[in-house]
Amino acid sequence: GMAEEAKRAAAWAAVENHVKNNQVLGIGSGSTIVPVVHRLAERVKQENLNVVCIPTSFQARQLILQNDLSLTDLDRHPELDVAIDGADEVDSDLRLIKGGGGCLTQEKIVAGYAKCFVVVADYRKNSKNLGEQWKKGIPIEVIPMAYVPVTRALTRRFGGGAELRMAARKAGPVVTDNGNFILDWKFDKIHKWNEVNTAIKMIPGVVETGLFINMADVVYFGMEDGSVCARQ
Ligand code: DER
Repeated sequence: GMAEEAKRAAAWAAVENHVKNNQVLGIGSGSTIVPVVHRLAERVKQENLNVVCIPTSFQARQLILQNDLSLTDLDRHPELDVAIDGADEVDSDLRLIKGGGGCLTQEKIVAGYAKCFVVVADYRKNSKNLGEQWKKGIPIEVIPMAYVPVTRALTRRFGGGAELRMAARKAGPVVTDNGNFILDWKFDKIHKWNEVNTAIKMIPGVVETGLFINMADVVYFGMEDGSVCARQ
C-alpha cells in the first residue's frame, strides 16, 4: 500500500545517498529496514561493494544473512561509518521515539557509535511534537527484577502511565534480545525531552530508553505520493 511504497522510497534514497565502498554499516530493526537491506544487497552485488554489517537485533542479523551480506560486530569495528534505522515517530527537531519493535537498546548502541546516523520513515512518523501520532508510549528497557519499582518511580516523577509489554505469541511479557522487559510509558504532556531522557536513564533498573535525542543526522521521509523529503 501507500505506506509500504513510502518506506521503499525512503529506503532507496538513504542507500543511494549514504552507502559506498569499504564501509562498516549499522543495520536497524523493524519493517522499514527491510527495503533498505534489499536495496543494499542489490548495490553490493551490482557494484561489487565491500561492506560489512553490524545488526541491532536477531531480526537484523537474520536479514543480513538472508541477503548474503557480511556480518561483523563492535569488537572488530567499534566505530561505524553509517547506521541506518527506522523510527516510530520523528519530531521537528529530529528527536525520535524508537523501540516499537523492542530493539531500542542495541539500536541506540549502534547508532551512537556511527559517524552518521540515518533514519528512514514513512510520512506517518512525521510529527511536530512527540506523541502526536505515536500513541503507544516511549519504550523503556528494564531489568526484569526491577520493573515494578521502575514503573512506580517513572510515573511518580514524570506522570502518565507505564505498562509492561506483554507478548502476543508467547505467554508472559516480551523478553528483549538482551533478556530484559520493556515498559511502554504513555506520557501525558510535552516534556523537556533531553532532561527527561537523562533522568529516566538514572532510575535504578532502567537499561535504555526509546528516546533518541540529538542522534539522527538526517531523516528520509517517504511521502504519500512516493516522493522523498530529507530533513537534517
Ligand atoms: O523498534 C524500533 O526501534 C524500530 O526501528 C522502529 O522504530 C521502526 O519500525 P518500523 O520501521 O517497522 O516502523
